[in-house]
Amino acid sequence: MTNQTILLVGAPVDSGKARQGCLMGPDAYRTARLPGALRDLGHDVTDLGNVAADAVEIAPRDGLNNLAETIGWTQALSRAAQAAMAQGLPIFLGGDHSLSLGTVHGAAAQAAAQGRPQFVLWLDAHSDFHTCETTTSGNLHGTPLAYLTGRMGFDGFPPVPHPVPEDQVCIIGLRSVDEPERQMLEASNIRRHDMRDIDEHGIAKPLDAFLDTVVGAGGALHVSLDVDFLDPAVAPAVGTTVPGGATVREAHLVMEMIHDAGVMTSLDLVELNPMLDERGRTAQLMVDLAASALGRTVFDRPTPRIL
Ligand code: HAR
Ligand code: MN
Ligand code: MN
Ligand code: MN
Repeated sequence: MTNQTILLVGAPVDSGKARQGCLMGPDAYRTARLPGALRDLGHDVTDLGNVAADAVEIAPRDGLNNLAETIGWTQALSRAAQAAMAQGLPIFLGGDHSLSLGTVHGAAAQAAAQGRPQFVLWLDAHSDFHTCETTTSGNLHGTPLAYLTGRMGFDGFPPVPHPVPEDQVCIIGLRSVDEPERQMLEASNIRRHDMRDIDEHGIAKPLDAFLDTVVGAGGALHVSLDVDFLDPAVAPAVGTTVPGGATVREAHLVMEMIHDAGVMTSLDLVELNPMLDERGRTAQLMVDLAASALGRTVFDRPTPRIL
């Protein structure tokens, strides 16, 4: 797969949790040379700039943070995703993980219009499987997978006419799951591989099995890469660090295998908080991982820059 049309879509969403800073993510990715890295691989790259949230008026609800703003982002990003996917492969530059409420909503609508089944690969320490009713933090970045698989409990959000079937969702990297999420996950058909599983069996086998399913179904694959999928020792720039995450090579292998499968149709880069970074290393690692998903191999990795 060479010469893909790639659209960069800035999603400076910061409403999904209390700690601010993810709104700087899109510019950190640009500064870390994401557009150039993808052009170096031969792709046609257009930066569409940043999306702005719709203005939404809805009464605040007890126990939910920034509800109206997050609904506004969901509406705007769903439209942006559908428009970008009609032109090529969008990469959504986050922004916290609540942006996926919109990006996957739009991707699933576009896949349905093309008659393709939508698959989702969620690379994350967390399952993000709360509803507005089960969340105790009130942070909506902890909810997108529940919304996108069509669960109840999202009053005020756009309806979900194309829920992603549970057995078409795969979560890899889990090591922080709240009790209500655990119960709902266990009652679901979502495929999930926690870090214990990966330690014991490796990351390649479960991923390969999932990718084979996507290929076999002629599916569209949305990949949602949360910074906290990675170990905080190599990716410190995230508010919700959880020790014991993926290594640099595990993460690159995931991206390289995604590229080789040739099925990725959209990608989120989420939860980068540049305020928490160390000399840009997390932004740079995320850019390198995106490049691996788009065809960079271990042999054409550029000489490391001194940060
Ligand atoms: N489960 C916790 C909550 O709902 C933490 C969620 C954290 N989510 C992210 N994205 N950082 O994965 O508050
Ligand atoms: Mn997440
Ligand atoms: Mn997370
Ligand atoms: Mn295979």
